[in-house]
Amino acid sequence: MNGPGPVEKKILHETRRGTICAALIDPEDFSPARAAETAGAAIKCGVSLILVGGSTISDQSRLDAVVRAIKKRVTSPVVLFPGNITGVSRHADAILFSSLLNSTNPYFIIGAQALGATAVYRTRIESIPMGYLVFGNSSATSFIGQVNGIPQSKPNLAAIYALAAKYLGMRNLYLEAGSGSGEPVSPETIRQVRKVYDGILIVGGGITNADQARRASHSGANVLVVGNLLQTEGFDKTLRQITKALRHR
Ligand code: 1GP
Repeated sequence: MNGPGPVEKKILHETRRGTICAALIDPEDFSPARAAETAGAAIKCGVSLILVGGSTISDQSRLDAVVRAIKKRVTSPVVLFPGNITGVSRHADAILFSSLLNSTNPYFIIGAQALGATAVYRTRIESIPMGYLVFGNSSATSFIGQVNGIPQSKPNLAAIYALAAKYLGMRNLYLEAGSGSGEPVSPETIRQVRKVYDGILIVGGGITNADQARRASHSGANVLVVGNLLQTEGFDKTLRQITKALRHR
């Protein structure tokens, strides 16, 4: 069994000093040139790593082109965040090899992982084990992943899944409110999960301002993911405020 590879070690190292921010680029929404330009701008705003992925990726040549264009522009790690077996690119530095823990369909818990594992093995990219928990039932992620969404009003349900993820040896856990969500994962949920889970806690979905980022960071998130914000005019000003608001130790 592999321990953390270089990218995961870098994330561990950086999160020891405080919460870090990751920028998520969906190849369905960005041309390779715009993806590279956006990733470059995000890094200048203090973002630590670039995630590439989405729930509905079907064009792997487009994914490859986007990852390659970003790699040419930035030196920070480029990490795949796949929604299915189509989310693998040999040009990336690592992949969040995740299981959608609260899916109702075993395909998203272990089926896609088995089908995609050989591709990851052949690419030799670093695999970062991760549990993925989705809140609510109205996002594309919850629809595609056939999720039994955790109600935002029941943080204790998130905590028991987090504990299970820890006991299963998942070193990373992503709390997902869904891209563009009007209701990001609440500080109370993050706090309750943090109490029982000592791995890297990633939080995303609907984070668009510094106040939300500060609350999530102070509640115990290690990595905050912003996606939709990157598609808004003049996003760099807000992104800079977000990275400045993050807790440092
Ligand atoms: C989605 O958590 C990520 O998978 C980011 O969400 O697009 O709402 O920032 P946003």
